[in-house]
This record gives sequence, C-alpha cells and structure tokens, in this order.
Amino acid sequence: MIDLYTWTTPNGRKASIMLEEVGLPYRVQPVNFGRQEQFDPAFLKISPNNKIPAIVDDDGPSGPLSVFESGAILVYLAEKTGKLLAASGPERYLALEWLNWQMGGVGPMFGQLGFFAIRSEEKSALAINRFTEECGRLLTVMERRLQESPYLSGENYSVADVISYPWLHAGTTTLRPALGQILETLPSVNRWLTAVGAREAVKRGMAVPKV
Ligand SMILES: N[C@@H](CCC(=O)N[C@@H](CS)C(=O)NCC(=O)O)C(=O)O
Repeated sequence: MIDLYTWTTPNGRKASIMLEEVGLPYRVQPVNFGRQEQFDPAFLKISPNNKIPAIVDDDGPSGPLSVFESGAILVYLAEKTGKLLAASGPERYLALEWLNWQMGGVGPMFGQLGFFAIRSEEKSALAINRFTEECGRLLTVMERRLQESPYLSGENYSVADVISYPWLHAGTTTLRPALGQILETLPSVNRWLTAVGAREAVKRGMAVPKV
C-alpha cells in the first residue's frame, strides 16, 4: 500500500492523478496547512522540505521507501508500474524534458503569480508584472509544443502531461484573474486541457483529498 501525503493544491494533485492513472491502491493522508501540519516532525522525516506531495511505499524496491518532490514521485510510480514513461529511447527523454520544464518553470512561476497577484495583501506591480509575463511566456512555449504533437512528450500521454495539468487547470480557475485573456488565445493548450481534463483518472485525482 502507498500512503499519499497531500493537500488541496495543484502540486498535491499531480501525485493523486498519477496514482489514479497507474491504478495502484493508495491511502490519502491529508496534511492540513490550516493546522500547519506540513511542519510536523513526523512529516519532515518523509518530506524534509516541508511540502506536499510525498509518498511512502511499503512495498519499495528494498523495503519501505519515502519519496518527496512531485517530479521524483511521478518517475518512481511510472517505473514501478511501467506506465506513462518509456523505459528508454528518445520518448523517455522528451517526457523527462517536459516534466522538468514544468518543475522548473510552470509550477514555481504560476505559484509565485498566485502569491503576488492573488493571495498577498500588498500588491507589488513589479512582482505581478514579472510573474504574469513569465507565465505568459511559458504558456506560449506550451502552445508551440502542442501545435506539433497531441501531448507534451509526443504522440502519447505521459508523466509530462500529468505533472502539468493541475497548474494549467489553476490557470483557468484561481489564477484566471491574474493571467487575463492569454489562455483564450492559445487553441492547442485549450485542446490539450479539454482532452486531459476529460480522463476519468484525472477527474478522480483532482478531487483528492476530500476535505
Ligand atoms: N517542487 C515541489 C513543490 C511542492 C509545493 O510547493 N507544495 C506546496 C503546496 S502546492 C506546499 O506544500 N506548501 C506548504 C508550505 O510551503 O508550507 C513539488 O513539485 O513537489
């Protein structure tokens, strides 16, 4: 059995979508930010960066294994099941490129845009402009990629799509007021959002945790 430590945020949902996609049984362990549970010493042993998501797999390669950072979790689950990441060859590296593009770009930039444009009481025009511009740039990179192929890593749905979906979805909901009209001008990104969002595993993963 796998324990998933998560909360109601885009980064947490990358891991729940992946668990739903690969069909492994898992138990949800909510880490309630309202109660600051991400700083509990027991959780820090699993996730030393005090962030969700993290997993503990009782049935790891050589006994129980904990994994933090969503990119590492998705690669671990893909390799455990042989799903959503090619074992070798160009397709594997394309998926890892776009997975890391999300990890280093979309996740942090969309997260900072949410902080400066929406959650922060003090509004810094410099920070808001900087992150709006960078998010817009990342979205146009994604549009160009999705004009070439149905999914981020090519012909097949992969870990790169799973890891990107929750932040792109946030772009259409909570971050929509900050991003403005840009998403509406990107037909391939919208086609991808509709296709990925229609997957049953994605719908189930996006509803985790139930609070
Ligand atoms: N790079 C990390 C980012 C994880 C992350 O930022 N998680 C946020 C929620 S979306 C968190 O746990 N925040 C709690 C805190 O900062 O105290 C990943 O992708 O796993």
